[in-house]
Amino acid sequence: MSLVDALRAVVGERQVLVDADVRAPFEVDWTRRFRGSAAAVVRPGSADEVVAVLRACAEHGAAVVPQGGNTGLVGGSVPRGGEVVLSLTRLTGLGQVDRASLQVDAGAGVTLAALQGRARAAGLDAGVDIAARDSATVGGLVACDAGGVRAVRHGTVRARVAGLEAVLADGSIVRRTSGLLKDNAGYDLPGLLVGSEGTLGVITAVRWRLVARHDARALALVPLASLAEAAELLAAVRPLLPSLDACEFFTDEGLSLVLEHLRASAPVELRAAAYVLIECAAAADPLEELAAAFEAAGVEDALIADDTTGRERLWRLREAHTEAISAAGIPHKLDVGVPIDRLAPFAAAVHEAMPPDARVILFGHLGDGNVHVNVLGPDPDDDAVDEAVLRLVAGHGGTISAEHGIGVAKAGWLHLTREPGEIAAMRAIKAALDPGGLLNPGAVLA
Ligand code: 2HG
Ligand code: ZN
Repeated sequence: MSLVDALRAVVGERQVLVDADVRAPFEVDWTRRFRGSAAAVVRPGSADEVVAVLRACAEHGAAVVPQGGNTGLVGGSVPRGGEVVLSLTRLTGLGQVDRASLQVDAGAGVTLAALQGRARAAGLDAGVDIAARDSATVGGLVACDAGGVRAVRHGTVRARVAGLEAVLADGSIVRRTSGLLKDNAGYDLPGLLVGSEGTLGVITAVRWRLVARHDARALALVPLASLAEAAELLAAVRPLLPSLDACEFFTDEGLSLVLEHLRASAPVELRAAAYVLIECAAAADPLEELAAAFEAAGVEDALIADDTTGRERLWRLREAHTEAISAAGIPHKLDVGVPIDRLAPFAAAVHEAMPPDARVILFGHLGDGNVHVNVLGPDPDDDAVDEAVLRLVAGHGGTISAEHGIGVAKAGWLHLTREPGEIAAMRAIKAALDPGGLLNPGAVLA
């Protein structure tokens, strides 16, 4: 039996996509920089079908690229050439919120927006938010240990995982969905699968840990003369803001592009070199807390939004960066992290190292030291830009990947911020769990 026939026998004819035009949206990632053709796209409807799909692929020696909402930005969820794309978007089971444990069971294909909706209806929250919330799925978020704009308060997705279900390369199942907070029987396999980017197993469901919902919010945009001032502002206000819920930054280069893209204008008095977006959230109005922190920190100009429309408008300036950049071209996109006090020197070094005709846009999650370096201009295939930025990151004591993952985009540079012994240990784990090297080959480990 051919591989395609074997897959059809598992999931039914309609869920195996072989025609080029139907496969196409699964074969290119959000950046348009990473693409490849798939042998087929298979869309199982249950964990049991995932088991059977992986067994069929193993029998045929076929490599598999797991894919969630395909919002990835590092080429980690699209084929490089000839693999089977295993799309998990049909696993949309979403349980009722368990009010005693504050947890909920979600299938890998549940979107973040759906999870947020379920949590909020129960008076709670998902504790994670990203701009791609309507498409990004729970399985993908966990597989990449995504971060987003609430990580400054709640940590990355890893902190939300009370347990998970996953299928390993040989079809065996890891099932830790009881949600027991204390369960230290043996190795922490779920912990190993979080952030493994589909290279060690395929996540089919997650037991998600929810957080308290804070309905009273205050948001401020602070214009500043430099990124050094942004880092100083964070250090000055953070200890005074127990309700801090997000702390983001962008620069005037990025704001200009966003305003062009949205055809919107910013209040003129607001234009500055750098901007910090600070959001507080609590049970009672946090505006006084925020105002007091600003006064203590000597903040004179801040645009405060305390109603929903005003907040949405300010958040849009930050969240529209990715689409505005993408509308201007195919960027080199480097999600990196540096210690917060290195942010300004790192940014200056990046600007200096880039070709003079390049458009360099830095923005991201100030509270986490997570910088999104986007470079427009140089050919998408020219890796020199990526290498230069990643070497600078290493030199500033940072990480080459903060929240998007290594994917295929950065696999060749893992050694810049991981010791040789660590990489050898990663390879040993990979070889033990996926001896045939069939799960997402080329991602994470080159
Ligand atoms: C964000 O923080 C996302 O908006 C995307 O992580 C970042 O486009 C990017 O570089
Ligand atoms: Zn981000």
